[in-house]
Amino acid sequence: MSAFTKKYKDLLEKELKQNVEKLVAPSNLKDSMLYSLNAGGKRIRPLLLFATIQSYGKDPFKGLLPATAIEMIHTYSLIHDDLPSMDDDDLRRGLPTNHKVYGEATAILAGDALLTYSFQIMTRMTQENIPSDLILTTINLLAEAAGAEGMVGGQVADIEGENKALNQRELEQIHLHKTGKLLEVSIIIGAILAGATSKEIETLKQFAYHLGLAFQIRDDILDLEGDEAVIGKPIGSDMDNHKSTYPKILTMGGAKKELDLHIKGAKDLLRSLNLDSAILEEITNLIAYRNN
Ligand code: GRG
Repeated sequence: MSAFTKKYKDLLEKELKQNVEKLVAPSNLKDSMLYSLNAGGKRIRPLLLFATIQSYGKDPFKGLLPATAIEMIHTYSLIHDDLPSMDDDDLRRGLPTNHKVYGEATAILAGDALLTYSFQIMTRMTQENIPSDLILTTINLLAEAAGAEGMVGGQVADIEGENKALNQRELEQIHLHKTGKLLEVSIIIGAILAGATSKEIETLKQFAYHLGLAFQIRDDILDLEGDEAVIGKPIGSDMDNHKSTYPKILTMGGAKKELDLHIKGAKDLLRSLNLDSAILEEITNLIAYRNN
């Protein structure tokens, strides 16, 4: 991890904690929110936001409030995704899931509280000398990325796609919404706060497209390798669960090639912009070659 990512990860984690601790709310609810916020996420979305601002030579600190809000939305989505009515998972990041520790009702409400608080935190940008029209634009983009036209819509499409043999295009559409939109908006809010031109924003959206798909392909590869390590089947043989994945559609080798293509696409686009993009490249590599 570079000094940059360490510095901004620490800063974000302090901010997440302080913001929840200062809430005047039932302690069980706050504990449940803090449990998932502190459970060791990679903080990829906030890091993308900070790194985009930094690539313009501006102070990444300017992005602390939206970075905090986005990580809260991401955390709520994981809490809800793990619920019995969704993926019904007992473990997340190696720890018991939120509903296993706090019960289902509190876990649902902790997710709701994180989502609501994230928009309250976005409005605090008015205290930071950021023009109000930019603040409204970023709030609008974040709502769009998180809601029915973004992550929530993607989650519904994902559930509807279960037990169906999707083609690659259908699978891409699901992931571009379910995970891609929040990654994209992290980059775009960073770019807006840094004063990017609309042409640069279009290029950064293309960069985010490749990054979002690379993220998901890597996730599918890790899932399959992890399952097979546990159950002792040879790599590539566990293709029988109920979800469509890249290795299932393309084979494991094909999925790895597709991942490389998206990483190359992402890096080529970054280099076409005249930015100081070393940290964005570092995070691109973190996404492409991560082990969790
Ligand atoms: C429940 C509204 C709602 C949405 C859920 C993002 C999402 C939508 C569900 C997450 C489920 C999942 C496992 C998606 C695949 C993508 C993925 C691995 C997300 C986890 O993101 P990371 O790797 O998580 O950034 P960390 O743990 O590092 O924070």
